Amino acid sequence: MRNKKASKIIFGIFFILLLAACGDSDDNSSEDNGEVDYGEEVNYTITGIEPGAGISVTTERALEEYDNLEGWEVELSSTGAMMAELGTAIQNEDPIIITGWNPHWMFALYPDMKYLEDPQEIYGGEETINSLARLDLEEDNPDAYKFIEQFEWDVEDMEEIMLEAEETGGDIGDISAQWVEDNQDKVAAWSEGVAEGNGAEIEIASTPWDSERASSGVLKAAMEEHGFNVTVTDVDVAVVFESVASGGVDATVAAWLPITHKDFYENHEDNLIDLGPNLEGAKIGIVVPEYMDIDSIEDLQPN
Ligand code: PBE
Repeated sequence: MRNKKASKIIFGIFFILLLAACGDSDDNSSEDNGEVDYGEEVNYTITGIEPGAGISVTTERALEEYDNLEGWEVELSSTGAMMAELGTAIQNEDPIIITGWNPHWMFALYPDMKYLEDPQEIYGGEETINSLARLDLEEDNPDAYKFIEQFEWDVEDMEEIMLEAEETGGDIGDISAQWVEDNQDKVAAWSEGVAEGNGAEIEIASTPWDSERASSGVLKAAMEEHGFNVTVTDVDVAVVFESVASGGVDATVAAWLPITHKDFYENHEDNLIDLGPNLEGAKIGIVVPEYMDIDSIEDLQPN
Protein backbone atom coordinates (compact mmCIF):
# COMPACT_ATOMS: atom_id res chain seq x y z
CA MET A 1 0.00 0.00 0.00
CA ARG A 2 2.68 2.46 1.07
CA ASN A 3 4.82 1.43 -1.86
CA LYS A 4 2.05 2.10 -4.30
CA LYS A 5 1.51 5.55 -2.80
CA ALA A 6 5.23 6.34 -2.91
CA SER A 7 5.51 5.34 -6.51
CA LYS A 8 2.49 7.47 -7.33
CA ILE A 9 4.17 10.46 -5.68
CA ILE A 10 7.46 9.80 -7.45
CA PHE A 11 5.64 9.45 -10.74
CA GLY A 12 3.79 12.67 -10.00
CA ILE A 13 7.00 14.55 -9.27
CA PHE A 14 8.58 13.11 -12.39
CA PHE A 15 5.58 14.23 -14.41
CA ILE A 16 5.78 17.76 -13.00
CA LEU A 17 9.51 17.90 -13.78
CA LEU A 18 8.79 16.69 -17.29
CA LEU A 19 6.20 19.42 -17.82
CA ALA A 20 8.59 21.99 -16.39
CA ALA A 21 11.31 20.84 -18.77
CA CYS A 22 8.99 21.15 -21.74
CA GLY A 23 7.80 24.56 -20.69
CA ASP A 24 11.35 25.74 -20.13
CA SER A 25 11.98 26.60 -23.73
CA ASP A 26 10.19 29.92 -23.69
CA ASP A 27 13.44 31.86 -24.08
CA ASN A 28 13.55 30.24 -27.49
CA SER A 29 9.92 29.79 -28.28
CA SER A 30 10.46 28.56 -31.82
CA GLU A 31 12.38 25.50 -30.65
CA ASP A 32 10.31 22.38 -30.88
CA ASN A 33 11.77 18.96 -29.99
CA GLY A 34 15.22 20.48 -30.42
CA GLU A 35 14.46 21.60 -33.97
CA VAL A 36 14.48 25.30 -34.61
CA ASP A 37 11.48 26.66 -36.47
CA TYR A 38 13.37 28.89 -38.83
CA GLY A 39 10.12 29.99 -40.45
CA GLU A 40 9.07 31.74 -37.28
CA GLU A 41 12.58 33.11 -36.73
CA VAL A 42 12.74 34.76 -40.14
CA ASN A 43 9.09 35.75 -40.04
CA TYR A 44 8.32 33.37 -42.94
CA THR A 45 10.30 35.64 -45.23
CA ILE A 46 12.92 34.92 -47.86
CA THR A 47 15.13 37.96 -48.33
CA GLY A 48 15.31 38.58 -52.06
CA ILE A 49 16.56 41.14 -54.59
CA GLU A 50 15.02 43.34 -57.33
CA PRO A 51 11.42 42.53 -58.35
CA GLY A 52 12.32 42.17 -62.05
CA ALA A 53 15.09 39.61 -61.54
CA GLY A 54 14.72 36.07 -62.85
CA ILE A 55 15.59 34.69 -59.43
CA SER A 56 12.76 36.73 -57.90
CA VAL A 57 10.25 35.34 -60.40
CA THR A 58 11.60 31.82 -59.77
CA THR A 59 11.29 32.27 -56.00
CA GLU A 60 7.64 33.36 -56.34
CA ARG A 61 7.18 30.10 -58.25
CA ALA A 62 8.88 28.13 -55.46
CA LEU A 63 6.46 29.63 -52.92
CA GLU A 64 3.57 28.38 -55.06
CA GLU A 65 5.00 24.93 -55.73
CA TYR A 66 6.29 23.92 -52.28
CA ASP A 67 3.33 23.10 -50.00
CA ASN A 68 5.52 23.70 -46.94
CA LEU A 69 6.12 27.31 -48.05
CA GLU A 70 2.43 28.06 -47.63
CA GLY A 71 2.12 31.49 -46.05
CA TRP A 72 5.73 32.49 -46.83
CA GLU A 73 6.76 35.65 -48.64
CA VAL A 74 9.73 36.82 -50.61
CA GLU A 75 10.84 40.31 -49.66
CA LEU A 76 11.93 42.06 -52.86
CA SER A 77 14.09 45.15 -52.68
CA SER A 78 17.60 45.26 -54.12
CA THR A 79 20.75 43.18 -54.27
CA GLY A 80 22.51 45.83 -52.15
CA ALA A 81 19.84 45.67 -49.45
CA MET A 82 19.91 41.86 -49.44
CA MET A 83 23.69 41.81 -49.11
CA ALA A 84 23.50 44.32 -46.24
CA GLU A 85 20.90 42.19 -44.41
CA LEU A 86 23.01 39.09 -45.01
CA GLY A 87 26.08 40.81 -43.57
CA THR A 88 24.25 41.86 -40.41
CA ALA A 89 22.66 38.43 -39.93
CA ILE A 90 25.98 36.62 -40.30
CA GLN A 91 27.67 38.99 -37.89
CA ASN A 92 25.01 38.20 -35.26
CA GLU A 93 24.66 34.53 -36.25
CA ASP A 94 20.97 35.20 -36.84
CA PRO A 95 19.04 32.98 -39.23
CA ILE A 96 18.47 34.44 -42.70
CA ILE A 97 17.25 32.88 -45.94
CA ILE A 98 18.29 34.60 -49.14
CA THR A 99 18.07 34.18 -52.88
CA GLY A 100 21.65 33.40 -53.91
CA TRP A 101 23.55 32.76 -57.12
CA ASN A 102 26.92 32.04 -58.69
CA PRO A 103 28.97 33.67 -60.03
CA HIS A 104 28.88 36.29 -57.26
CA TRP A 105 31.29 37.52 -54.62
CA MET A 106 28.85 36.59 -51.81
CA PHE A 107 30.52 33.17 -51.55
CA ALA A 108 34.02 34.67 -51.51
CA LEU A 109 33.03 37.05 -48.72
CA TYR A 110 30.95 34.48 -46.78
CA PRO A 111 32.31 31.03 -47.66
CA ASP A 112 30.23 29.34 -44.93
CA MET A 113 26.98 29.37 -46.82
CA LYS A 114 25.07 26.56 -48.53
CA TYR A 115 22.38 26.14 -51.16
CA LEU A 116 19.31 24.39 -49.78
CA GLU A 117 18.38 21.23 -51.63
CA ASP A 118 15.55 21.79 -54.04
CA PRO A 119 13.81 18.40 -54.49
CA GLN A 120 11.22 19.89 -56.84
CA GLU A 121 13.97 21.38 -59.01
CA ILE A 122 12.29 24.75 -59.23
CA TYR A 123 15.70 26.39 -59.51
CA GLY A 124 17.01 23.71 -61.89
CA GLY A 125 20.55 22.41 -61.81
CA GLU A 126 23.36 24.10 -63.63
CA GLU A 127 22.56 27.34 -65.43
CA THR A 128 24.42 28.82 -68.37
CA ILE A 129 24.69 32.46 -69.31
CA ASN A 130 23.83 32.74 -72.99
CA SER A 131 24.37 35.30 -75.71
CA LEU A 132 21.37 36.31 -77.80
CA ALA A 133 21.35 38.30 -81.02
CA ARG A 134 18.60 40.09 -82.92
CA LEU A 135 17.27 38.16 -85.92
CA ASP A 136 19.04 40.24 -88.60
CA LEU A 137 22.38 40.86 -86.94
CA GLU A 138 24.15 38.10 -88.83
CA GLU A 139 23.00 39.51 -92.15
CA ASP A 140 23.66 43.16 -91.20
CA ASN A 141 27.04 42.68 -89.55
CA PRO A 142 28.39 39.13 -89.84
CA ASP A 143 31.65 40.11 -88.15
CA ALA A 144 30.02 41.54 -85.03
CA TYR A 145 27.75 38.50 -84.98
CA LYS A 146 30.72 36.15 -85.20
CA PHE A 147 32.62 38.00 -82.46
CA ILE A 148 29.66 37.79 -80.05
CA GLU A 149 29.10 34.15 -80.99
CA GLN A 150 32.74 33.32 -80.20
CA PHE A 151 32.74 35.17 -76.87
CA GLU A 152 33.01 32.68 -73.99
CA TRP A 153 34.81 32.61 -70.68
CA ASP A 154 34.88 30.88 -67.28
CA VAL A 155 33.24 31.38 -63.91
CA GLU A 156 36.70 32.07 -62.42
CA ASP A 157 37.35 34.88 -64.93
CA MET A 158 34.06 36.56 -64.15
CA GLU A 159 34.49 36.16 -60.39
CA GLU A 160 37.97 37.65 -60.54
CA ILE A 161 36.51 40.87 -61.93
CA MET A 162 33.48 40.90 -59.61
CA LEU A 163 35.59 40.34 -56.52
CA GLU A 164 38.11 43.00 -57.45
CA ALA A 165 35.30 45.50 -57.98
CA GLU A 166 33.78 44.59 -54.62
CA GLU A 167 37.10 44.76 -52.75
CA THR A 168 38.44 47.94 -54.30
CA GLY A 169 35.15 49.74 -54.96
CA GLY A 170 36.47 50.26 -58.50
CA ASP A 171 34.33 50.62 -61.60
CA ILE A 172 33.50 47.22 -63.13
CA GLY A 173 33.81 48.66 -66.66
CA ASP A 174 37.37 49.82 -65.97
CA ILE A 175 38.30 46.55 -64.25
CA SER A 176 36.83 44.59 -67.17
CA ALA A 177 38.83 46.65 -69.68
CA GLN A 178 41.99 45.96 -67.66
CA TRP A 179 41.12 42.25 -67.59
CA VAL A 180 40.91 42.27 -71.40
CA GLU A 181 44.33 43.90 -71.59
CA ASP A 182 45.78 41.30 -69.22
CA ASN A 183 44.15 38.28 -70.90
CA GLN A 184 44.91 38.75 -74.56
CA ASP A 185 45.39 34.99 -74.98
CA LYS A 186 41.74 34.34 -74.08
CA VAL A 187 40.42 37.36 -75.95
CA ALA A 188 42.25 36.41 -79.17
CA ALA A 189 39.97 33.41 -79.72
CA TRP A 190 36.88 35.63 -79.82
CA SER A 191 38.10 37.64 -82.80
CA GLU A 192 39.43 34.69 -84.76
CA GLY A 193 38.30 35.04 -88.35
CA VAL A 194 36.54 38.34 -87.59
CA ALA A 195 37.35 41.34 -89.82
CA GLU A 196 38.15 44.71 -88.17
CA GLY A 197 35.04 46.50 -86.95
CA ASN A 198 35.74 49.74 -88.85
CA GLY A 199 33.91 51.77 -86.22
CA ALA A 200 30.62 49.88 -86.64
CA GLU A 201 28.17 50.81 -83.87
CA ILE A 202 27.08 47.82 -81.79
CA GLU A 203 24.42 48.09 -79.09
CA ILE A 204 24.39 45.60 -76.24
CA ALA A 205 21.56 45.34 -73.71
CA SER A 206 22.58 44.20 -70.25
CA THR A 207 21.29 43.92 -66.69
CA PRO A 208 22.54 45.92 -63.70
CA TRP A 209 24.07 43.00 -61.75
CA ASP A 210 27.82 42.78 -61.29
CA SER A 211 27.99 39.50 -63.25
CA GLU A 212 26.60 41.13 -66.39
CA ARG A 213 28.42 44.40 -65.83
CA ALA A 214 31.55 42.25 -66.00
CA SER A 215 30.61 40.19 -69.09
CA SER A 216 29.24 43.16 -71.03
CA GLY A 217 32.25 45.24 -69.98
CA VAL A 218 34.67 42.57 -71.15
CA LEU A 219 32.85 42.09 -74.46
CA LYS A 220 32.78 45.85 -75.03
CA ALA A 221 36.51 46.27 -74.34
CA ALA A 222 37.43 43.27 -76.51
CA MET A 223 35.22 44.38 -79.42
CA GLU A 224 36.52 47.94 -79.21
CA GLU A 225 40.09 46.65 -79.38
CA HIS A 226 38.98 45.05 -82.63
CA GLY A 227 37.59 48.28 -84.07
CA PHE A 228 33.91 48.14 -83.12
CA ASN A 229 32.18 50.97 -81.30
CA VAL A 230 30.15 49.36 -78.52
CA THR A 231 27.45 50.86 -76.30
CA VAL A 232 26.18 48.88 -73.30
CA THR A 233 22.82 49.81 -71.75
CA ASP A 234 21.72 48.36 -68.40
CA VAL A 235 17.97 47.69 -68.23
CA ASP A 236 15.46 45.33 -66.58
CA VAL A 237 15.67 41.70 -67.64
CA ALA A 238 12.28 42.01 -69.37
CA VAL A 239 13.56 44.97 -71.41
CA VAL A 240 16.74 43.09 -72.36
CA PHE A 241 14.68 40.36 -73.99
CA GLU A 242 12.16 42.78 -75.54
CA SER A 243 14.84 44.97 -77.06
CA VAL A 244 16.78 42.07 -78.60
CA ALA A 245 13.54 40.57 -79.96
CA SER A 246 12.33 43.87 -81.39
CA GLY A 247 15.73 44.58 -82.95
CA GLY A 248 16.16 47.72 -80.85
CA VAL A 249 19.59 46.46 -79.77
CA ASP A 250 21.99 44.09 -81.50
CA ALA A 251 22.61 41.54 -78.78
CA THR A 252 22.91 40.66 -75.11
CA VAL A 253 25.28 38.39 -73.21
CA ALA A 254 23.08 38.41 -70.08
CA ALA A 255 20.53 35.59 -70.56
CA TRP A 256 20.52 33.08 -67.67
CA LEU A 257 19.07 29.78 -68.93
CA PRO A 258 17.32 27.39 -68.90
CA ILE A 259 15.52 28.39 -65.68
CA THR A 260 16.32 31.91 -64.45
CA HIS A 261 15.03 33.80 -67.48
CA LYS A 262 12.76 31.02 -68.76
CA ASP A 263 9.58 33.13 -68.95
CA PHE A 264 11.31 35.99 -70.79
CA TYR A 265 13.03 33.57 -73.15
CA GLU A 266 9.84 31.67 -73.97
CA ASN A 267 8.00 34.92 -74.70
CA HIS A 268 10.57 35.96 -77.27
CA GLU A 269 12.39 32.88 -78.53
CA ASP A 270 10.92 33.06 -82.05
CA ASN A 271 12.25 36.58 -82.46
CA LEU A 272 15.86 36.16 -81.46
CA ILE A 273 18.88 33.98 -82.15
CA ASP A 274 20.31 32.02 -79.24
CA LEU A 275 24.09 31.97 -79.72
CA GLY A 276 24.57 29.51 -76.86
CA PRO A 277 26.45 29.82 -73.59
CA ASN A 278 29.18 32.40 -73.03
CA LEU A 279 29.64 30.96 -69.51
CA GLU A 280 28.88 27.54 -68.03
CA GLY A 281 28.48 26.58 -64.38
CA ALA A 282 26.18 29.33 -63.11
CA LYS A 283 23.61 28.52 -60.42
CA ILE A 284 20.67 30.06 -58.58
CA GLY A 285 18.80 28.93 -55.47
CA ILE A 286 17.90 29.45 -51.86
CA VAL A 287 20.99 30.05 -49.74
CA VAL A 288 21.49 30.05 -45.96
CA PRO A 289 24.49 30.38 -43.63
CA GLU A 290 26.05 27.02 -42.61
CA TYR A 291 25.16 27.61 -38.95
CA MET A 292 21.50 27.06 -39.82
CA ASP A 293 20.62 23.43 -39.18
CA ILE A 294 18.63 22.72 -42.35
CA ASP A 295 19.52 21.17 -45.69
CA SER A 296 16.46 21.35 -47.87
CA ILE A 297 13.76 23.82 -48.84
CA GLU A 298 11.38 21.11 -47.61
CA ASP A 299 12.78 21.46 -44.06
CA LEU A 300 11.06 24.84 -43.73
CA GLN A 301 7.73 24.83 -41.91
CA PRO A 302 4.55 26.44 -43.22
CA ASN A 303 3.18 29.55 -41.58
N1 PBE B 1 20.82 37.29 -61.14
C1 PBE B 1 22.13 37.69 -61.58
C2 PBE B 1 19.96 37.77 -62.25
C3 PBE B 1 20.72 37.49 -63.45
C4 PBE B 1 22.08 37.81 -63.03
C5 PBE B 1 20.82 35.83 -60.97
C6 PBE B 1 20.50 37.96 -59.91
C7 PBE B 1 18.51 37.34 -62.27
O1 PBE B 1 17.82 37.69 -63.22
O2 PBE B 1 18.04 36.69 -61.35
